[in-house]
Amino acid sequence: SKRKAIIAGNWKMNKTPKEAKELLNAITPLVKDAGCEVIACVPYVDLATALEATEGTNVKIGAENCHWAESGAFTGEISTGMLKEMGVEYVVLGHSERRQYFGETDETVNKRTKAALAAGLKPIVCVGELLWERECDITEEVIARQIKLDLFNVTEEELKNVVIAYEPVWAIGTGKTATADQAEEVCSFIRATIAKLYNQAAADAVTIQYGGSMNDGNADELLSKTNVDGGLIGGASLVAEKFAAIVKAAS
Ligand code: 3PY
Repeated sequence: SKRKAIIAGNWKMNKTPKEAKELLNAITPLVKDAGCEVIACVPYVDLATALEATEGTNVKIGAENCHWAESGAFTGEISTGMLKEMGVEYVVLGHSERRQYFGETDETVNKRTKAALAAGLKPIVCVGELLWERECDITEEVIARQIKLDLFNVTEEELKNVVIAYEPVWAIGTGKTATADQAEEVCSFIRATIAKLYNQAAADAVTIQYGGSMNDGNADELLSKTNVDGGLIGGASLVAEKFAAIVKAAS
């Protein structure tokens, strides 16, 4: 692809701070010569340790969510300002697990995306269809709707800091991966949707990752596709050698 690839680990609810330090200490030397951008998105309580463990390395740190308000009565939530002040650079938004289990909607994903951008964070906005939706042949409608709603009022300038992750919900944590052709088809459709909403230059520049059981065995083929500019990696990001192999495939 014409764009520099971005490989991001999504640790989900895994690793204590002590374990996070160990894992990052194992990852950083393995990926130091990476030809792509490398990110670890970690649980909130691991952020401080993760930032310390990756200081002076090429590994960047992301959070797995953030709230849209600056502060206030939102027990259990974390603001963009809190993340920014720590030195966090990225934030995963709208992951299907948040949509499925925690009532996240396109409206709240959009609010979080706008807030993250305003704070100078780079959102990794996740979209993807359910198995049922794919079977009903409405994948493109679903994806177009998510892209339009999630990026509502995001300016062309702000879009430069947005990463999109295409994660078919049926391929998440199931061990099922989209074929490289399926991934390419939807990533290419996402780019065309961005071209319609913004313009071709904006579409050509935006990074679109594939996510959903990408691992060291299938990364090569997925990343060989023109419109797949990287990966959002679940389980395989928790094993240093596997994660490093994916980074190498993207370099
Ligand atoms: C997966 O690989 O299962 C993911 O959800 C990555 O975000």
